[in-house]
Amino acid sequence: MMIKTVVAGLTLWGLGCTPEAAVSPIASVTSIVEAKTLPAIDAADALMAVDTDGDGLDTLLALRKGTLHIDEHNKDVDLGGTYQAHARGVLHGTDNEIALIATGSGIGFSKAPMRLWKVDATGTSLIWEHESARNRMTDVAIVDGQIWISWFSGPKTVTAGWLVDGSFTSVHEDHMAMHQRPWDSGGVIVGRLYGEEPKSHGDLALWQDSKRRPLPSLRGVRALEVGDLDGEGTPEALVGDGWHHAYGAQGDARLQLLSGVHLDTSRTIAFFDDDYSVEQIELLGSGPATRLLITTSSHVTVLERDALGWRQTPVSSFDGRGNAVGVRTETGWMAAVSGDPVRRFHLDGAAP
Ligand SMILES: [Ca+2]
Ligand SMILES: [Ca+2]
Repeated sequence: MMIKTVVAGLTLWGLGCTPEAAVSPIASVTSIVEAKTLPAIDAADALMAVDTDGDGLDTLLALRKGTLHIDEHNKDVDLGGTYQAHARGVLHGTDNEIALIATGSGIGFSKAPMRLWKVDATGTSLIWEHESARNRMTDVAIVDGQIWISWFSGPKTVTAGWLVDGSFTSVHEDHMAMHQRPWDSGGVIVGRLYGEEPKSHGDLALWQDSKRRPLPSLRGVRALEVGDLDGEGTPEALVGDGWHHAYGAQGDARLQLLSGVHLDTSRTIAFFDDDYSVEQIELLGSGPATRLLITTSSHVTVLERDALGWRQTPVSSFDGRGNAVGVRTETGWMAAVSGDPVRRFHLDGAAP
């Protein structure tokens, strides 16, 4: 479905249409309808979705009190820790998507080590386990078919790097740099929640060849995602960069888009007035039709492009714990929102 959309966009270019025409191959404008059907998963602390069998439809994964429940299978797996991060993607040399789930220390699991779990068509397996000062993983991603993880290597130090065959190689380590992503042959985008001084603001930088290049950032970075939003083959970065140590009163849920080889072009694409932080950024689809599913501190919102820029469509409010996740269904994209109960919203107006 996503591929067809991209192909349609490329066809438009081939026919000599204006760039404006190619920027709007969105088949149907987001139209939120809450699903009323009884789901197999009724409550979750965090949600993930993955298409492990390659049929184009996602299986919903729910984590609750350290136990993973997989929709359709009715089979629970004990992950032995608190949910910390997740990712989905296709590993190099394989055909189908996998999900990665990071667990570690947290409420009810004070002694749990960091663990990285893989969910594929054969089930759930442990691919990395490690202990550190905080036993906390801050980010997981699949980049160019390889696993990239970030975790607290010291009380206030986060290391990020590649995990290959269960062996971790650090690429960059920095103070409170909870969100980092590889960039352009050896570089790393480094988002820090706080600076070194007590209560000082965090920031965003591009590290290349051991040199630090500051990037535009309001304050501390709470969320970071990378993807090709225009379908031209090179990635852009999306950053939630309004974190403040007094977050409830002074944090800003701002979403910034950075583009260019050195990420030196920036624009604010959303400000979520009622919230204090952007917590999670998920790209739904690919290329110019990509929609963004944004989890902020207490709301879930879809962003999509129209002739006037990035349009916001509210999906749901929630209690501020957990996340929302995009799920591909037979009637298009659905957003599932964690909590008790889990709520599901069809983004394309269909309610089967
Ligand atoms: Ca599937
Ligand atoms: Ca691009």
